Amino acid sequence: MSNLFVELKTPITGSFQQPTGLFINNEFVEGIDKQTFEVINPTTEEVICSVHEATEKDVDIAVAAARKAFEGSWRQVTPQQRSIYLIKLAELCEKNIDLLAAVESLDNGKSISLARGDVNSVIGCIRYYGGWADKVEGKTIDIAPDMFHYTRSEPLGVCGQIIPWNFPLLMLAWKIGPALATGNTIVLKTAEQTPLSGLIFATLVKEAGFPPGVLNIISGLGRVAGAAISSHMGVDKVAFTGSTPVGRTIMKAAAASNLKKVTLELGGKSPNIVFNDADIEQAISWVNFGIYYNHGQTCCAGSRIYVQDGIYDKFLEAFKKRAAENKVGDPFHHETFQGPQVSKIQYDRIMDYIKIGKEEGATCEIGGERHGDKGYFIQPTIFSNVTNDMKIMQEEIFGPVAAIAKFTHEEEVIALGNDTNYGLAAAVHTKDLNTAIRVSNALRAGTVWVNCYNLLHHSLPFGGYSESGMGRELGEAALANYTQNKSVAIRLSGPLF
Ligand code: TXE
Repeated sequence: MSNLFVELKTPITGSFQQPTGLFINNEFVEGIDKQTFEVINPTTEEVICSVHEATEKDVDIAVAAARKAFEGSWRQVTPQQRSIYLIKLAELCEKNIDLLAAVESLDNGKSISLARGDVNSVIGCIRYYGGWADKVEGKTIDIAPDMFHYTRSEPLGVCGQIIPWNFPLLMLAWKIGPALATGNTIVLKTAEQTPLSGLIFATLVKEAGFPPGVLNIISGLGRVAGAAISSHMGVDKVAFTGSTPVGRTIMKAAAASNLKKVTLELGGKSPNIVFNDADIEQAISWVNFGIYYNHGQTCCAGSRIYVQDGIYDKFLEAFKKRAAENKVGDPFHHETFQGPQVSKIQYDRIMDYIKIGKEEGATCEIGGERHGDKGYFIQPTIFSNVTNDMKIMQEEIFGPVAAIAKFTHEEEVIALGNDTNYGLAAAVHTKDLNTAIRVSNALRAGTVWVNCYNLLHHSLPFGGYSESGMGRELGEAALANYTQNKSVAIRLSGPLF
């Protein structure tokens, strides 16, 4: 085997061949400069393998491949055939669910049960957009008897897609589904922390029959390959999920280059509001899931918990007990709920926030320390006595750290909930339908859950208000991110004027 594959092993799969090259034109290749970077297992802190790193020159090659496919073979493919490719790809993911999930757990550290859940969502998402491929329609618009007007929904062209490490495969699926369904071609860069599952996925792209150059998947660093994509003159659109500061950089690069279209899915600091009349047991489970799911590494994590004063004390005691029961440990153990944070950098960042929370005067009710002595594990942590001006109540921690505060009135909690630069998600727990609807309408967030949390679905649009981003992913709404309207006006008869 060449240096484009390496033999790896997981407890679920046994040995398998892991691709390490850049996937361009349906082949794995080395980068032009032959640079590589190491991929670290967050559970053991050991090197899993090295993968080839895309530099600016490799981005040029991938963009040229995507352009050639867009102008050539892909343009000849009918919408129905695009649908067939996507549905075949979903089937191949289904067939390879164990491998995809195991590589995700190995590389990202998420528990194998969560990873399986992610791959199931990937399958649903790709299949869903397979269903859309031949249903993207224009309109006829009647304006005058001697004219015929129609619109076409046309693809944008070559799309650059830059994804993060918290849901490596799922973010890939959210990005490629609508882009391919609408006839675009893609250069997608995975996150440097988690390139492995995307490369396994690439083998399935080829097997599904997509023509070369339609979907190129490259590993590389943000400041190198990511920056090259966002400032590339040959890229028509850039879609990004990641931090708000990098989102700003990407928008600037897009503006300074060719004004490529931009969609951004950025951070969050989402309020999770529990009223006195909520079903407490249920609310505790959802609040726990809201913040600790995926180790808190979720853009829509319910990290600001507001509980009404009538039940606050009882709720806090029960929530502490519930959070302390979350199983932290080996991602491959079937009972594990919380694995390690993805990297040393993320681990340090979260531990810094915990330190800041203590210095700011909040009370650390449980956790606040490293879990174990190997791997980037952090104990589920709860801070009480927090005020809205504290950093831990305003900034995205992106870890298993909850901040809980008391409120008295509905108007007060709406103001507290909206007191943020973000606006990705929110939740309300109450048995009163009027309260649920009133508060949901008043919260400035792209998604509001009632009596639940983190329940995303490929049919529902997802995205942020304010600094949480622009554009909507998923659902029919995402098709608009990848199409542009053309109006065609045909004069049928009559004089010039
Ligand atoms: O994100 P980055 P990081 C938030 C979360 C986390 C923080 C930092 O708060 O603690 O961001 O994480 C690529 N041009 N989220 O540093 O840097 C990078 O290679 C182009 C929220 O990992 O934003 C990767 O592919 N691309 C979030 C992707 O951007 C660049 C998910 C995300 O990395 C680039 C992840 C550049 N100059 C982090 N610099 C969410 N919304 O879910 C980096 N990248």
